[in-house]
Amino acid sequence: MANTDIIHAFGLNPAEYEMQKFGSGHINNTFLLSGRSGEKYVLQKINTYVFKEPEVIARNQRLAANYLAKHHPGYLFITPIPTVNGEELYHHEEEYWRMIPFIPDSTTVDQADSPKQAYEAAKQFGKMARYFHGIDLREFKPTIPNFHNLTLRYSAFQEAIRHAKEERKQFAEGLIEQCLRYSDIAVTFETLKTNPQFSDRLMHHDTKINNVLLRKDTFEGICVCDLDTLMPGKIISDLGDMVRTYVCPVSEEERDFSQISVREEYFEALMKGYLSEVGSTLSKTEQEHLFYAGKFMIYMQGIRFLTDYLNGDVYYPIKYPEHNYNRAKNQLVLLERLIEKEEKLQRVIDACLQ
Ligand code: GN1
Ligand code: MG
Repeated sequence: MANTDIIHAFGLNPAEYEMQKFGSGHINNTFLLSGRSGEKYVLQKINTYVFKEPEVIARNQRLAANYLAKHHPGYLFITPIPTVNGEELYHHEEEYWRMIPFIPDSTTVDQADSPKQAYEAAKQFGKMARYFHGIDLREFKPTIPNFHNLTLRYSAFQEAIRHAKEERKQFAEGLIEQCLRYSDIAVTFETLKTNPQFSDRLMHHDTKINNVLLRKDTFEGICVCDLDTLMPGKIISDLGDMVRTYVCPVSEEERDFSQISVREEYFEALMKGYLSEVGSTLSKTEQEHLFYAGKFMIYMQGIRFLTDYLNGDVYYPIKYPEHNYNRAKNQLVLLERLIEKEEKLQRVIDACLQ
């Protein structure tokens, strides 16, 4: 579809805007529209292989926005700019596009560069979780069914082992075994899933630091963005993905695994930021699984990457043949580094809960 048609659909004159690729996500295609007089918008093409029902995304966001407007007016919650026909999504020739405002003087970082950034970002996710605490979840639907269902991710991994090409299976043998040795993480999830003390909340499910807008000058948190996976889920998803992505000095892309470590001061900063907001709403069972959150998300991401490697790279775009294998290995190293520090990090959590 011509870009001009899309821009038109949202009521803008394409001649007045420049469109550039924007952001670093794996899933959607994101563009920045910059106008001559300085106004900016973010335009996204939704990946319908991943999001089979884009309308569910729009609906969840609408329900959430309505709730916030009523209970927490003033909270900055980014909602899509409708098309000239009043739709949240522009649906045309099998493609779905949406436009969101670009928040002036905001920036994002791909990697946490200081504990303060980790604190600020975690506080934003914590604030949103606190504001949504108590919302009626019955009308919300999953935008990706079973997205963080570790039980199913684990079966998909086992299935992938069974069907993988022999060559890939052999190459990954050691890593597969290592993943299987950590299966207790999946077993714990199994027991938590149905525990009434571990109920669903409205969660973001992608709490990477670049999904928080920060003030360009001070790096203070403004609000969260990328709300595609806003749906019912567990606290361990949001907290765990922050641990996964903020504590390590390098990202999941790093192939020099000796650089992978757990920075305790970042762990502490993110726990403080998150728990200062959401801590008072946690059940006893949730409190007892705050360290588990990091293990849960790192392990799940590791097996998702490895599953994709075994399946022939059908989900995550790759730049070289062993890319997903290396991403998985990176996550397993991170998991080890985290578990080595469990006692110490648990004390940090206990102090935050005081
Ligand atoms: C995907 O597109 P991006 O980078 O925001 C994935 C997350 C993974 C992440 C790993 C819908 O997110 O679950 O944690 O890659 N999103 C989806 O980098 O699968
Ligand atoms: Mg994203």
